[in-house]
Amino acid sequence: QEKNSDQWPNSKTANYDDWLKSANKSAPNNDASTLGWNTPDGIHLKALYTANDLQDLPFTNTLPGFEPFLRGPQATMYSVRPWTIRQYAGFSTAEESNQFYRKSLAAGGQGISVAFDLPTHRGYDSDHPRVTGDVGKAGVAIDTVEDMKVLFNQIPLDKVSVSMTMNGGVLPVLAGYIVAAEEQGVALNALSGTIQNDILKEFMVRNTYIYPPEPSMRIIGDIIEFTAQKMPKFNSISISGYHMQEAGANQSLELAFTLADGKEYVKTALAKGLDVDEFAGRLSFFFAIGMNFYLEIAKLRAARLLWWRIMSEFSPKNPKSLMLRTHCQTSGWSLTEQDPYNNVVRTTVEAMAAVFGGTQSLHTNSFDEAIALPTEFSARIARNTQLIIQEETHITSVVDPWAGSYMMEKLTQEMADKAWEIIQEVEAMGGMTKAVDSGWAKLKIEAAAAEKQANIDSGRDVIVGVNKYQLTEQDELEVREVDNNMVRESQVQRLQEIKARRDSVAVQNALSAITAAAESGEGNLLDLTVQAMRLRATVGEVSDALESIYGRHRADTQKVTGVYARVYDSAEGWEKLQHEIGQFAEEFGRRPRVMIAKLGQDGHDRGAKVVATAYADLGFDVDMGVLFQTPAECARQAIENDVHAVGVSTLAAGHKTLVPEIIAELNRQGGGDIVVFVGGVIPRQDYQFLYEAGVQGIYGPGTPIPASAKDVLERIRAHLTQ
Ligand code: 3CP
Repeated sequence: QEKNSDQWPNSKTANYDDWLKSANKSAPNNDASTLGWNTPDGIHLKALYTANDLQDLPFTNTLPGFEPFLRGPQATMYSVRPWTIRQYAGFSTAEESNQFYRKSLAAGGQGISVAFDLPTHRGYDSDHPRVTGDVGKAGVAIDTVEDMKVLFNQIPLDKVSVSMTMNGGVLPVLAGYIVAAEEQGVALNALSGTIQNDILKEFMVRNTYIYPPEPSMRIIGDIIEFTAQKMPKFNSISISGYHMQEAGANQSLELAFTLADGKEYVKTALAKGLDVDEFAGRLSFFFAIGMNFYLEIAKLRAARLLWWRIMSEFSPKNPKSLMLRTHCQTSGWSLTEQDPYNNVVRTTVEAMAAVFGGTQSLHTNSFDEAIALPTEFSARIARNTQLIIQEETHITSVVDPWAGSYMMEKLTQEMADKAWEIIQEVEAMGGMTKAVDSGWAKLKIEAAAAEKQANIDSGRDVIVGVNKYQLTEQDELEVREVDNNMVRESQVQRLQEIKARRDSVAVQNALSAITAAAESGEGNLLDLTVQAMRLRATVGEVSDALESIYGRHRADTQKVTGVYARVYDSAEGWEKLQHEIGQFAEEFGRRPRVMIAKLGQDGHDRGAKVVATAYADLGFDVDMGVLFQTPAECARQAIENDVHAVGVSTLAAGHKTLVPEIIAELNRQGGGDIVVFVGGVIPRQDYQFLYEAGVQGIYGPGTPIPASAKDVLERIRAHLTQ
């Protein structure tokens, strides 16, 4: 008998066991229960999720714009207003960066995000002798309000929101922005934007701190107080996990440490006597979005859930105090130097994860960022990636579209639980300041980084074009180069003119008031810095005024051991290389000794730390250079420690100035027999220049560490036997 064609046929129902039986047939070892992926967080991403996975989950039926905010801080999310397209940029002089911002706003950018150069981050004026290789390199050079005014020329600061990535040098930079706005005729309470102002992660991973942790936390408290009272539309902090993931942290570690940092800042502000609702609604966050697509979406949903949980403890009355709002940036670490157009695809996938996760603001990386600063072309593709998602795909029409997915809901809760465990561990130590101070948090991230690198070097984690499907030949890429000497000279000239014009006595008095407030603990440091910057004090002078009381923080150089070897040592060649190092020791009476160094103000030390760990695991004697060394200081340490080789890790584009200088210093100080090699972000166009300067080996991103180690060993040997 024919069935009624208007009705669906009956479906035979299967249960999970039926599925397992069937799946086992095609699974390796006939065991489908292990299919999927064990994440570095220790979560098992299963091959199949079912309705059963939703049982017992407490938050699968909530709404966006309402507690616990898992589904988003706004009721309508992107269906009313998509996230802000906010591209992080800045290089060379204020004039050049200003041009870049204006073009990018005209082409669809929606907010500004300023990258400052390393001297500004570390509180040095452009004429300081420690920063010759760094001025204008990885961001824009700012010395005074005059630079700030140029930076925002013809950009209406009451309309365009400005984010500033600044931590160590936060007081003079934020004050400079405030005064520039004032002189544009914009009232303080009209300013909207965000200052990063997150020092705890600097001590863990990013390293652009200036003062030790305790006074740094006072500065943050003062900024939160000032902005809460006078700049109601301004986000006083951007609590950042981004740099943790960039430094190697897995998602749950990034999430946990970031939220624990957030809690610490809340406690700092409360200790100043502020009411939680006065400031909590203007705390914002910043996460990295890497290639682990599902985990990243789950991470953002879990972040909102956990922040609501943490903030509930402080019993705020305003729901905004419970809402996590965040900026995201696609992962710089996931970009490859090899076959770089693949990076457009990576960035697109990551941007989609950020959007599915419900970010408020997004930076998409340019495909050439693993090599140099973005060109106009690569910056356009990066921006258009977001515009295409916003305006062509209709992804924005639906709020939290992954809600209700068996997998996503389960994963969100698992991510939250994993991170919560770590947060509890931090709490047991007495909070994040203590966890950071003891070095524990940093080592946790470094261990994760070493493990990740070993997984890549041994081929377990695939990176297309790097450890699989490599190109035999690669076309040259056009890169942007900053003429560092030109920038420095023009900055120095402007500094001299300003110093000649200003009322030096008034400036001195304003600086003394800052020093006095630092010493007494009284007064608001941002308020006092605004007064000094109005009078044309410089970034360096304000920093010195504080440093005279606080001192400069020096990081210790502990490193993890054994992690790289544990993951890698099953792979081919490991034992052979260890054996060769043993032979070297027998032959020359000691192990090959290398110093891994960072020069200038480049504090990105993930690569250096991972290399140091792996080399030590292989059997080298490894010394770590002190961060922020000048070439002369580095050469002295290398010679005193009697190393065979110095490896310079460079990520901030200072190599063409700093590497020839270290070679010259080694020669000058009697270490001419020390082999110099270089690793990090170096455009291929610069290789010949460095070889001619005397560099013996260059190991770009993607070089397996054992391969570089073998090469270094051979070069040392050749040197000793020549
Ligand atoms: C938004 N709004 C809405 C809706 N959506 N109102 C009603 N319905 C909606 N659907 C409102 C918001 O409430 C807000 O108003 C306004 O619109 C703007 O939205 P927003 O979500 O607050 O977006 P935005 O202003 O862009 O702010 C985003 C956050 C901010 C909050 C994340 O902190 C930010 O922009 N951060 C960027 C940080 C950054 O760029 N960092 C760069 C790091 P109200 O304000 O009135 O509520 S680069 C580092 C690189 C590595 C390195 O360090 O070297």
